[in-house]
Amino acid sequence: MIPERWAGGEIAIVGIGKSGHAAALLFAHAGAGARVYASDAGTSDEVADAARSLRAVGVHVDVGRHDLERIARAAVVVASPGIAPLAPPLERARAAGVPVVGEVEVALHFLPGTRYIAITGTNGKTTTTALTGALLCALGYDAVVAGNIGTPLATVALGRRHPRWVALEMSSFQLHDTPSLDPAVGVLTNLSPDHLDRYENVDAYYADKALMFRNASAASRWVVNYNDLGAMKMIARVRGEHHYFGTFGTESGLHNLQLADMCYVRGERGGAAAEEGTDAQGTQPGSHAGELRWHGRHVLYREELPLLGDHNVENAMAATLAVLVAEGDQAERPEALERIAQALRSFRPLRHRLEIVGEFDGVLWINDSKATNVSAARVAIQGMTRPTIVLLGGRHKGEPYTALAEPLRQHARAVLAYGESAPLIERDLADVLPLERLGTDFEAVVARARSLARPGDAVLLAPACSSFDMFANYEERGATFARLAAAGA
Ligand code: UMA
Repeated sequence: MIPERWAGGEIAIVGIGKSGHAAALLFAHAGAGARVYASDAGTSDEVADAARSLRAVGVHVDVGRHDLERIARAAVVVASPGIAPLAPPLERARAAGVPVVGEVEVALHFLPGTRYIAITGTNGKTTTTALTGALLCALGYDAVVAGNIGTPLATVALGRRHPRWVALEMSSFQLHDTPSLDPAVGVLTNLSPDHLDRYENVDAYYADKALMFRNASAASRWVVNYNDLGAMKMIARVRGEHHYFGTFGTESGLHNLQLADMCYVRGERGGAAAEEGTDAQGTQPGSHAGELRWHGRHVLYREELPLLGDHNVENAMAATLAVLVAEGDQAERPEALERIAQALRSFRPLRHRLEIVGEFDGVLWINDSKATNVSAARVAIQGMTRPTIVLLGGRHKGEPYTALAEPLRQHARAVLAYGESAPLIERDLADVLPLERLGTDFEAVVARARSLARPGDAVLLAPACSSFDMFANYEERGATFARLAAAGA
């Protein structure tokens, strides 16, 4: 049923991409005479297809335009997350006093019996969401993943059977328009500047992230990165149980380890600790590069987690902690940690996220097309263990590239700067290491990378930019990189 507060008139869906399309279908199927008007400024084939399927269920659709007057008369407007709050249809709605909500807000209303773990943060949200979904299933929960990861929550709500649990990825855009969000567990992976092409400043972006905590109560459970100062500051005064995960070196005292519920103790294989016998935290000598522990109990050795980069260890800890605190007694079950460890061992990287495309002529090709901001590119570069040719470029999002200087100095052999942002990348990094500025021919960029790479090197696509100057989206950019890499083999 359509809630009272949205029942007094037409429902206006703005944008019929994935989320708007699913929200429109949800209302159309809710019955009770819901009148639904959907509009999209685009005219692509995808928009035309979506319009056709919505018309078939009685939705009135405008393609290539938004009828602002009609939107201003609506009972509620459902905004797609990619549409900026100041875009004309949303401004017009607000000026007319029409409430504006997002698709997740709508879907939550239709999923009253479903509990969810909400996951946000600047980087790592999608991997953490996928891991959380996998771990929930490994523990026997009836669970799916949804949200920014790709499947709209409204699509889950449209299903005939609703899952008991959802691992729900929430972008800052989605948080902005989801006033009812009240997760069983909320995860904040980390915070760093992003989306400065949409937000006025970084504080405005963080303010949207903080909306995950808007309905915090004593019953809330939060999982936060102990090593991330900004995230720790954001959570400091939030009501509810706080659970922390963190990364510590073997030199960290026991006291530090105890502050986090879940920790990754980095070890040095065959290092000083090994020679001395056992280190201060009890890491077994000599054999393992690092260990994940939950309240001091062994969960997994680092090398058993088949994901590149230590940031992915943080994602694994965040997911583990989230599922362990989701229901009171879970952590008490003796087999829970072993089941989690098993699921982590068998987890495979998601596409376009430090995905190994292949090794050709001794060169490892790595697709991290999802590294669409500077901090994501930075962790990718930091994770490289071979001399690396780094492909940086695309549409600039407002952040300087200088934060890449140090990791590039340590891990990279050369940078290829391409696309619209190439001049800015060159300005910020040309003094740091050999950098070539290329154009917008991606095939030429990949060919140049191939000619520079020597056996034993890696070629890493971690663009630090969005893809929209040269591709439809980051998926197309990553797929093109993978195809060109393999084609030259
Ligand atoms: N449009 C208008 N009027 C405008 C502007 C756009 O009608 O003024 C239309 C476009 O023509 C298009 C539609 O709006 O047809 C696009 O809507 P959208 O950009 O919100 O995209 P969706 O297809 O609904 O996908 C959204 C998320 N997209 C964004 O947040 C930009 C998807 O996240 C998400 O997977 C999906 O909902 C399901 O929840 C993608 C993303 O890039 C992966 N997210 C950002 C990120 O991860 O950095 C936040």
